[in-house]
Amino acid sequence: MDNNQQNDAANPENEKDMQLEDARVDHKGTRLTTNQGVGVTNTDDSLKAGERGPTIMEDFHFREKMTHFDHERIPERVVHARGFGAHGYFQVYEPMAEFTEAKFLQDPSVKTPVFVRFSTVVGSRGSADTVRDVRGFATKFYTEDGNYDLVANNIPIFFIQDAIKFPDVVHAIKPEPHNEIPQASAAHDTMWDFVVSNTETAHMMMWLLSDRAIPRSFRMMEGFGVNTFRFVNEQGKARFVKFHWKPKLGVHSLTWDESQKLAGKDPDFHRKDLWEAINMGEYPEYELGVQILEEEDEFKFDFDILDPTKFWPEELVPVKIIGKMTLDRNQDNFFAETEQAAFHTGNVVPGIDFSNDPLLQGRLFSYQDTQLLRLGGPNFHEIPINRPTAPVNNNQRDGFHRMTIDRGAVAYSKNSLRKNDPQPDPKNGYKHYMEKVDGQKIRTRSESFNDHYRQATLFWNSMSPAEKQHIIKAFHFEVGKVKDKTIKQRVVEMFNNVDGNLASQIAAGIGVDPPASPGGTGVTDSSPAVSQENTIKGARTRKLAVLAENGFNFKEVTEVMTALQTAGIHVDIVSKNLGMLSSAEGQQLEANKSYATSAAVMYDALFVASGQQCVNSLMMQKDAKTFVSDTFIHAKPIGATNEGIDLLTAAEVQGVTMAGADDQSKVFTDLGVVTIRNATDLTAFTQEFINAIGQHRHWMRENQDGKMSG
Ligand code: HDE
Repeated sequence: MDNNQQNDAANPENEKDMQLEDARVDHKGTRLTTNQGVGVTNTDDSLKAGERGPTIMEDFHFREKMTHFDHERIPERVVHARGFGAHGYFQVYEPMAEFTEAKFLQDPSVKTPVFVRFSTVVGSRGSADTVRDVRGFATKFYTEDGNYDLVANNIPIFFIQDAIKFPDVVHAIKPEPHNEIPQASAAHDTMWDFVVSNTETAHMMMWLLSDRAIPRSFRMMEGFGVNTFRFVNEQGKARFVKFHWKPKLGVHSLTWDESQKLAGKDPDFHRKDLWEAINMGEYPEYELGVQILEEEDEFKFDFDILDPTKFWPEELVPVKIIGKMTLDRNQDNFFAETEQAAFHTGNVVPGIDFSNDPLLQGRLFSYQDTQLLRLGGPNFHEIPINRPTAPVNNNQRDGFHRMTIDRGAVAYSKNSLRKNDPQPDPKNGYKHYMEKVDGQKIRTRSESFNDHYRQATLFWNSMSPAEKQHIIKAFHFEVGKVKDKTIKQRVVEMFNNVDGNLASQIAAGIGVDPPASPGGTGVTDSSPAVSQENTIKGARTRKLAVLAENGFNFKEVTEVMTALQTAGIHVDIVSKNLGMLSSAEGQQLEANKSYATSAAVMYDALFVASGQQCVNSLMMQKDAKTFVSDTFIHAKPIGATNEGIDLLTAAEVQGVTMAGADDQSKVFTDLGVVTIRNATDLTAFTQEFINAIGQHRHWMRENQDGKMSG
């Protein structure tokens, strides 16, 4: 499907769609005008005094066009500058009245419109999608009770415990100010200086260096509200709550080598993936989960439930799945929608309330404040993407870019001239939960926030062997780039507090001493739910490249392709050149990708076409062999039939030695390499290959050759 295609939004389905429809203009069949609606005769030549003379000041069209262009940019977000959005809807599974009065969480037949913006945190707006970073996952629900924003990340905890340190951590992780290096990376001295100087970061750094920070797709990320919130029901009873988004496709990641290569070959990898999936009708779905905690259980845990550097292990507090979000429409205009979307943790509706989490308290100030500058004044709630579907009535007036024409003379409360309209609504208006608060003003941190390491150990214990290897290699990359040796040594000592073995392995790769004695927290528990090893897998929506050349075996290739496509796998045919390929029997297939326009890192799996002439050509191409060996190195499934197997052998793919034997007439699978020779029926082969694709990665290969990317 055409990459530039946009969904036809001509049939608005709900109030938000209708509102957006009012703002849409497609300019089809129109005449060119100025912003004053005056017709323009020529927009290619400025008005000049003589054909070769100077431009004349009175050329109002030139001046308007140029001035608008000069002012086209707004400040990018301080953090989360690079993002990508999509529209959709949310439906609750069953009424949640027992826990919350939030209207959008009551009626399973109601589809609440949503807009979601995914983002990276550190890089600037033009940086690459696949860098190692936290991902933002911000959702705006346009509910009948007003807008609710769930401003989440794909990691359930945060770097710091108090919002007052946010400017510090952001200054440390952003490019260093003297030379603006490095872009979109934590791998530099100031960040690691911050880490070792602020040990509350230990747990978050473990997540940041894990596979979570290099997601395969926005469609395959969890979302976490991070902070502790409250649900409040109609009777006024409150409970603590943590929010989760669980992707129906499971949680999956790239390898670090893929991320780095993609940053060059396809910097838009994630946004393209989302855009294309929605255009193809493969609508991403995420279930909303809540962990609910009774107020009387607040102190039941060995961590403080208000400490945002801690998560509530699902094994201790189960996640109750309460509804599902489906993203089914791409934006029409990136700037108008994604760039101008203004999220705010303070945008809540009756039934959802805050906790005293000191990070959340600071966020409640920051989001509104930052929009005032970024969107140029206090009226950004009137921009179509931000406008609630619930009616807005108050006595706020004026300010830059006011769109509403407020009628009448009265703009104050209380008033008698308009019978005090708009009226406060004591019954159904937002009531803040009446938490009892009594304390001294004190600028200090609660002692219950003092443990910086136990959950970092819990996370480490929960990782599979492959995930652990990836974390160690990430330390080698990140801390390896730090120039100051003292900081590097301190990293080893700091993470020795998490786990002695981890610290020794970090030290081994970064040129400093191992810890004097092995440390650790003594925590032996694990939380299986945080390991990606235990996530949902499957072949649906995975992307596969078929390497083919002229002379391919039409019957085999089309049979395999059809079976894979039926299983929901997306197939590209990759060849040396774009264009038509002829099979040995003369049938045609189009190579829609070439080595110049694609690479193995853009795919989840590979199939090598059979046919003697085809494979002979592939064997002569270094690019074809690189395609195979990269796919192998990145632990992804590879399939080949008959002569196709010879390319695997030529590319030194391990595990195919046996498969190469001439007498093979059964499917042979080893380490996710699926092959068959001398077969008349490929049914068993395609089934086995689809299974291997559904498994995604075959990490055992890492252990086999020890040369895998991490
Ligand atoms: Fe944010 N954060 N943040 N943050 N955050 C912003 O608001 C801030 C935090 C998150 O797609 C800013 O509109 C403070 C946690 C997302 O537009 C800013 C603290 C989580 C987005 C801001 C945090 C987030 C932002 C910058 C306390 C996960 C992008 C631009 C330490 C739950 C939203 C803007 C979008 C954006 C402040 C910590 C998520 C500066 C003070 C924890 C997804 O206001």
